[in-house]
Amino acid sequence: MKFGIELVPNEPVFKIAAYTKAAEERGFEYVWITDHYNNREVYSTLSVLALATNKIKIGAGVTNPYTRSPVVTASSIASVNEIAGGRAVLGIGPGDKMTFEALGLAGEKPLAAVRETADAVRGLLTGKKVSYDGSAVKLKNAKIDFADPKKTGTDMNIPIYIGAQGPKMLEAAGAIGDGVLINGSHPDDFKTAAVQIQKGAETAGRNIREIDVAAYTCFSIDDDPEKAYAAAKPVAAFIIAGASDVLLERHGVSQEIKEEIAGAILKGDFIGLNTIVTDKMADRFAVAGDFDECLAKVKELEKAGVTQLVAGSPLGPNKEKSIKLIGKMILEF
Ligand code: F42
Repeated sequence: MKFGIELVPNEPVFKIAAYTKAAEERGFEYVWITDHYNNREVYSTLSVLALATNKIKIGAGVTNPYTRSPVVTASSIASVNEIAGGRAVLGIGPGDKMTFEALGLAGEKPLAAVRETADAVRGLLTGKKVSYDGSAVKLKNAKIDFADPKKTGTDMNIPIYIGAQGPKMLEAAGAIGDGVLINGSHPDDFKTAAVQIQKGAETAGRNIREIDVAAYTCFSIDDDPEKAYAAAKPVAAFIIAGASDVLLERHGVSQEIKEEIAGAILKGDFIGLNTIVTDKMADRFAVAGDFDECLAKVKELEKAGVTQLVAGSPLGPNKEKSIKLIGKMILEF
């Protein structure tokens, strides 16, 4: 099992750099920075992280085909890779539809847009001229000059991970991804996902073992399990409020509860949320608890096919302490 950390750049970049450095020191192999237009810009953040660290792989987790064209994505991640001495990784997903409304974006044909963007970015990272006539991506002799390894000496063979949840996107990830980043925290999510990833991999003549299956979890750890659950519940509530019917059904949450949670969020009633979201419910949408409980849950995820555990928001009531506790867990694997 590999370990990664997801950080949301909604805090000053230098703070994100301090968390990343602490994570690197504790044995995390990956840091993933989310991409939402209302937060700090992802590639500027990654550049600072590249300079602040030596070993940890640094990734956009995840960008999308709509707010940036494939050439901008390729040139941005290649720049980060050069600064980081070859440690960059790239996540591409269909993007957060809720934020697209504010930007006047429709997010059309997400499957084609993600597949073609990943394909075009891979081509551009060779430093050769790329012409592409897809349904979502069109390029004519586009070329990222400095991506040619003969020019800079940096290998731009940057692994591409697909951010996916829906069955078709998971299948696409199996066909084209070096890895897949799945927003999920329960073994059932990964048992279901494995079937789709496998299907996509088989169609493309690949083996699922070639694909790094990353659980992008809602993670909350603390010596005091009650505090860990209390920190996880508001995040789990947001996940439930935005969950598809299929996901709710898989985890036994009714539409009535979903609506009750959405109503409490709308009112800003976070105390109410902590009672509506029971511990049992939190267990379906988060990895929460003290060290032993979280360790046991991570082991269950490994059994369900997860090859990278990405510890995501909130991490716990105290981020620095959580990074140390997860570092202790890394030593157990
Ligand atoms: N979103 C962000 O905006 N920023 C982030 O930093 C971010 C991180 C992240 C990390 C992990 C992860 O798993 C997701 C993450 N996301 C992030 C969310 C991500 O961008 C997606 O919103 C989320 O993963 C949901 O995507 P999905 O895989 O469920 O795909 C959607 C589009 C979907 O509906 N998929 C369906 C499926 O079965 O997979 C297929 C839809 C389909 O068939 N579409 C047709 C087509 O041709 O593409 C068109 C249908 C029509 O009616 O137009």
